[in-house]
Amino acid sequence: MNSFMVNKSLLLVPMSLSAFGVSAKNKPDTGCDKPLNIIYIMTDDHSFQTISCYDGRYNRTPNLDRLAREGVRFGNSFVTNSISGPSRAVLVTGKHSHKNGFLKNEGGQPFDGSQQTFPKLLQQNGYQTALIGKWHLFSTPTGFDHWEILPGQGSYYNPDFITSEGTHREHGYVTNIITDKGIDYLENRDKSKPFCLMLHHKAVHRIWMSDTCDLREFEDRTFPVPETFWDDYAGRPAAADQEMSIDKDMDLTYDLKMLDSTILTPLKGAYVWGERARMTPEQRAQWDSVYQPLIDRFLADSLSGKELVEWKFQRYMRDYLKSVKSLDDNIGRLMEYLEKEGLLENTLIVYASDQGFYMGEHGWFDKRFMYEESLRTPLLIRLPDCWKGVERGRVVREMVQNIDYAPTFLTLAGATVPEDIQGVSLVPLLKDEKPKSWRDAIYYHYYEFPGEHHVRRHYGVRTDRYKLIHFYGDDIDTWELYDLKTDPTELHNRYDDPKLAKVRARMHERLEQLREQYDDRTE
Ligand code: SGN
Ligand code: CA
Repeated sequence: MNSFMVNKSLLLVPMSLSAFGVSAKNKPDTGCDKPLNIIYIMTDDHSFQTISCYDGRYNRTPNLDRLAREGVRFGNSFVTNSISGPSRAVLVTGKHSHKNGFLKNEGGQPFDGSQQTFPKLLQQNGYQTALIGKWHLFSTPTGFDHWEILPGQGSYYNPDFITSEGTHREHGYVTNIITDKGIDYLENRDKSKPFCLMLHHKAVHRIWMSDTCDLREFEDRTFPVPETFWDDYAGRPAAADQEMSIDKDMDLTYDLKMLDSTILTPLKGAYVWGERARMTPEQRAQWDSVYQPLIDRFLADSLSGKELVEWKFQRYMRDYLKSVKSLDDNIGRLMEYLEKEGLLENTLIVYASDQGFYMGEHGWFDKRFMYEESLRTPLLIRLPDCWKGVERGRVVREMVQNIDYAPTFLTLAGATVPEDIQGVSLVPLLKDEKPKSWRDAIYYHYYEFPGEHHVRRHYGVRTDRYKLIHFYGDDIDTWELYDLKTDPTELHNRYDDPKLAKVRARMHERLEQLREQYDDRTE
């Protein structure tokens, strides 16, 4: 490149940015002339174990894998509080739960929408912002030029949507509808401004219902149970006392759809009058054509004991993976649209879940615990084509958390990151700058107890190698310490092991430092 070309491109950057009303002063140098658009796709309860670029054991997700191949996969991505509403509040504020005020799904306050959020700051910096899908914060969304949300958890079939005008019902399967709405929004947006679109899926939330076209997928597959499936929870009282076990808490009718008058389960009504009642006769007929033979077989086999538990695991995996397939297909459909419209050039595409999920590890479904499967969340970031000079398909090993998304988006938009945001921009990691002073520990705090699934309140610290957790509350006050190198599946609580006395002291110290740094005095 000759000097004339360099000068010309330097001149062009600020001009084209200001034409969009976007401040250029803080914008990182990525080689992109135009302001970057942002598409943030968040799914619900999507485990990294069921994304093939993270874990190839169960299924293939070619479209998600493409995002990783054409961008960056975060191999150590964590949440701060493993549950939906809190995770979404952390996402928009860039602050831990005790700072944004939204501590738990149930029994807390609605999200205070008058506070600072990154969509509002993007708006102030010339962006148009949109939110489509699950919101789950119990207050009207603020900071969005366009929003259309599911009430609460939303429904898989013929879902309702809330807009500023009221509630209306759509016909079809929720993952397709949310994707359609996202594409519609992009078609009709104001093309003179950059955009930030947040597409929040309902899938793969309980009760894992697939699209009619995917009902027969995975039915011929049998999955190995995870090595911790028959965990006895020795030395871990909080883990022993939860209500999220496939064996004792997964409901045969509600969760696994075994609907028959002879099968009596506590949650049968929830299935009959909930999701199933929403289906049209045609949709229900398609479901019955697949599930009725499964029910007949189940009744004929009269399974019990371990056999029954393993059968439940297989049904759970199949239902869950069917709804993952639809997600992946819909990401593919969105990518096709973006490609056709030339939007891959200057759009950053993020894929994350609101938290991780147990695929039978420790015998569980659900999340909430600070153990690895639910502390982690998938995070894939496809870089815009205009972003030059970085290797694509990299795996980033630094520990990142969902407090980091807001400052990342603000940085990419050229906006100032307010000092009270607790996360750190991921841009240096996206640029492969290998920052020397990246965080060496993450902080976690879960609050929803008493509550569904009966997981005790706890907070803790995780470093590259160790994890210290404090379970607390009226009837519990226990500590757990894990060496993740020698015990990656966290079966051995070493808190009282004299061999780890020094580690334990160091981890306590680090925990106190983090509680001070993030100003968390809640317990
Ligand atoms: C619902 C589910 C729970 C789940 C919570 C929180 N029960 O209450 O199994 O843990 O949501 O999930 S259900 O009977 O309604 O399916 S979260 O992802 O929204 O946090
Ligand atoms: Ca969730």
